[in-house]
Amino acid sequence: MSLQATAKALVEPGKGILAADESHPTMEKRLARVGLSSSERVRRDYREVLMTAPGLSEHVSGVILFDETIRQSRSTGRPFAQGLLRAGIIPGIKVDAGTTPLPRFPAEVVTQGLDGLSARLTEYAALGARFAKWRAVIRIGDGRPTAGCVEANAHALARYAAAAQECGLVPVVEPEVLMDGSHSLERCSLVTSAVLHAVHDHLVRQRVDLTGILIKPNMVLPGTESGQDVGDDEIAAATVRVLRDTVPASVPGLVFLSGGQTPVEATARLDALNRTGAQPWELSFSFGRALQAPVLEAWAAHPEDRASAHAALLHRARMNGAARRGRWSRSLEPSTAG
Ligand code: 5MM
Repeated sequence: MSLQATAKALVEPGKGILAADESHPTMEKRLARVGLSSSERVRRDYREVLMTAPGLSEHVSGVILFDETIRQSRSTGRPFAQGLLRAGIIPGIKVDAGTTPLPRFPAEVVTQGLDGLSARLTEYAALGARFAKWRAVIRIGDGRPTAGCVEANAHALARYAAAAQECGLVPVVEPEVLMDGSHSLERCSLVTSAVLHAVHDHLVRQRVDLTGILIKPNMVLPGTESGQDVGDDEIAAATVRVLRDTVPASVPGLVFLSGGQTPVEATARLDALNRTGAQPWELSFSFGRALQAPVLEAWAAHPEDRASAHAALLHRARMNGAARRGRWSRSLEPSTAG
């Protein structure tokens, strides 16, 4: 399949991506929150539950795996990536090596993993991956982000994207501006805009084919400590304004991260985004927590009851599938949903 065909399949209307590429430290945190300790067996079992939900492909086009997971198999012995392909779901892989402090830029980080990247990409492609993800993390704070931090991260994202395309994998380019902080919606707008401008600039300089990538942006939101109360339509309008200024129409799709929003908040805002009228790109999802949180809770409570965990995942997938078409409504959610 060409890069363009894979990118298009990942953002097919009514579908989106399940991000299940938590690194060990993140997985440890997520499991601890539901009272479980992290081990290779527990991570495998949990991810098997995620990837064996019957009919998952109806609203999930692709799953992003972690290095450990792409080397693991289901209890039937079938490798996870092969199981996904058989189910009509496209396997992807996280290829960054996490963040590290950016020297001389206090409290700022840069994502690492460019060394040896091409060899790893080639191996992942042989293991079944068809797309790759790299996440840059940008924090808003006093005097932050600096131009130095934005440039360093945009450069790394573009270098990774070029390498992924060279190996036949669709790059999912994720420059995440975090929600943490007391900043306003307007400040998030300005920072997201500056970051996406820099990312575009570097992608072009590294000769990345924009028709064969997906961008995984944050929604434009006020900081979690801002006290600002903003409606979903306002968030959607601010987000679309920034994206129209910074992401060319040649990019086939934008797959939003959820970033710590509750599952229902993320869905409601995706729905509002898809009600903003015709846009040049597909507006889809690549949610981690907003898809998985209820599943992990259900599974941790009753590990033997896979059906309840599956139902939780399929419900969120269906809700986000509806939001992709601007057809979600709060009445579709159980009254207890957060
Ligand atoms: C699933 O989490 C991904 C991996 O995170 P770490 O490398 O920190 O372990 C993460 O990149 C995720 O894909 C994005 O942040 C989107 O997930 P959310 O939960 O924000 O939708």
